[in-house]
Amino acid sequence: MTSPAVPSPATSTAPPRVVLATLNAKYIHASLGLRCLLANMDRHGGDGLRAVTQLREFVIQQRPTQIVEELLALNPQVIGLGIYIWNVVETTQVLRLLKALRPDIKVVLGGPEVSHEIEAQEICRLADHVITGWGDVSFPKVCRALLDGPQPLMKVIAGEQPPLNELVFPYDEYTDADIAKRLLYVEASRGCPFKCEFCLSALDKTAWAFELDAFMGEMDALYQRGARNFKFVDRTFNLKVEHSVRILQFFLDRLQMANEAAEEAPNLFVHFEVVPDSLPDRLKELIVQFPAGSLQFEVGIQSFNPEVQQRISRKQDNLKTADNLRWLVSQSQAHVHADLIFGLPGETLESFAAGFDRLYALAPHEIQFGILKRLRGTPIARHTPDFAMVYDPQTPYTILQNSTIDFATLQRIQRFARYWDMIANSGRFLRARSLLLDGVDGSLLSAFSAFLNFSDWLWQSTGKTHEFALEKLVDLLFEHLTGPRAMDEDTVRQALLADYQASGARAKPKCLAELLQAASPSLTPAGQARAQRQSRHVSQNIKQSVAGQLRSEIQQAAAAA
Ligand code: B12
Ligand code: SF4
Repeated sequence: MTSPAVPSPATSTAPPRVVLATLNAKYIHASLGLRCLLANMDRHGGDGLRAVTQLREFVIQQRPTQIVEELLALNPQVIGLGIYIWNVVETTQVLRLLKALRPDIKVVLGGPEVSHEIEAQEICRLADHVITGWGDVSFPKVCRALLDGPQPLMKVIAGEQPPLNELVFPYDEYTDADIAKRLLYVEASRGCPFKCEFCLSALDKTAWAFELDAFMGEMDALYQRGARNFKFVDRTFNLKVEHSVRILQFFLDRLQMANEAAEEAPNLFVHFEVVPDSLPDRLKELIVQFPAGSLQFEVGIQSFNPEVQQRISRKQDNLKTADNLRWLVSQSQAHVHADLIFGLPGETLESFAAGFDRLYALAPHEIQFGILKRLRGTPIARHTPDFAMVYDPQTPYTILQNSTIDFATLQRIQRFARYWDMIANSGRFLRARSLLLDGVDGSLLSAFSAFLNFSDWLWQSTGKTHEFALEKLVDLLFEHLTGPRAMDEDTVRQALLADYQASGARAKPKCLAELLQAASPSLTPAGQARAQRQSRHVSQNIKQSVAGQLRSEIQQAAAAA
């Protein structure tokens, strides 16, 4: 997806007095937080402000000067900036330029990254005001005061947290272009009752649910407008079973309606984050009815180590977790992503490896391998002295070493995580991955050790963690499996050939040259080149139709957090 800036919903032609802006990680992510603020501009003392407020979204890859030029062209009196871990570095540069050029424009910051440790941040020093926590009520109030006086006295303002039924839903603020091209974030609840110390939601007092009938009405309106890609940002979707049932049933009904109307393929996609140890039968009965490709779950495991779980205040029943994962993978067609975190206080390489292997044996479709980060404000900081935790001072504040894992090991594991995404999570090496992780006869004991060996070997052989062409990866896998792993060449070649052909790619990895040649022996080199071009074209048409490409991009984006 190339188009970087997104036009604001055109509800007004009046020149904006207020601009709400943020830098998203990628174009495909639409900012829900800013749309919440925009939708509430006429409330909470802001009467009339919605018509003079515009939304401008950028992406972090854009040049700061270009962003500033666009913002200044609107000539607003107030700019509100949404600050997150993925954009704070780039937005600091934007704000520096803004303040140098137009110090008279009032800048108000908000968002999770500037809600804690404010005094330590350059971006907060540059801003006029910082609103911490929820902004839906406090932003319009502050704008009213900045525009019409009396001027707010405090630089740092604690965001008010009203009952959710006092907020206007943000979903009308999604434009038709958003609906057609982007992942739509929605929330049926805010907050989390759990206290996992690495997570910002540990600071929430509890979880609050939006009024369900009203929320479902909003989902229906979005659906009627053509929305088909929904990512629920609820921290724990399966917390209130009544609500989860209503929401799942809503989407099942839409799938049913699509079937009855004989739509070509039900193109609905819904993503939820779930706690792993609670999957009552009522939910299971609904989950099994979703067809393949329509439902994706992100299941936070984080650690299977009871001692570590307790240390970081994560309550999780490991047996129920394992049962539920097994059920999801074997009985439903949902795509299951399970998250693990490396680097938690007291976790050793060995204990992590045991947890990884336990999870691998449960066969989730993807294992998302995260490295611990010390997010600003999170209680994990209390373990810093006891476990000698050293974090990178730059975003995203990744752990560099601690008392049980030294820096060199953490670097090894960083590479493991990167290569794991490339080989295991990419879905491009189903057969080769099985050889690598399970062995030829499925008898390998530790998938973690096997992959760590591969990862170390790959790093030593190439010195690279990025920019591997598919063909190069095929050759490297061949070299590793037939070299250090001493597997039979024919077995490895057949596995790689099947993976390579399934990918639709048509170049020639060296190790498969003969086999691929044999598949079209009668052609001259020129004929082969033509055939390659044609088959690339056909396969692009079939597999990479615009809709299919967008869908796969959306599924990846939904799983990214
Ligand atoms: C969507 C999402 C992403 C998307 C990015 C979306 C985008 N726009 O580009 C993706 C998938 C890329 C992503 C990635 C990551 N994410 Co993320 N992500 C989220 C998620 C799930 C939803 C955000 C959301 O829409 N929330 C709902 C809205 C309503 O809440 P909100 O955004 O906080 O907005 C409210 C307030 O913050 C405030 N506000 C917001 N903007 C503004 C502006 C002004 C002017 C004011 C006054 C107020 C204000 O008012 C809003 C309404 O009350 C949150 C978790 C969550 N449920 O919030 C995590 C979350 C934001 N992510 C988090 C993290 C840690 C990450 C990663 C580092 C994870 C990782 N890989 O390890 C990466 C970073 C990648 C990078 N490049 O560095 C953390 C927080 C980090 C931080 N300090 O910003 C969160 C909170 C998760 C958590 N519980 O810990 N993420
Ligand atoms: S990790 Fe999940 S369950 Fe734990 S506090 Fe964060 S959102 Fe809640």
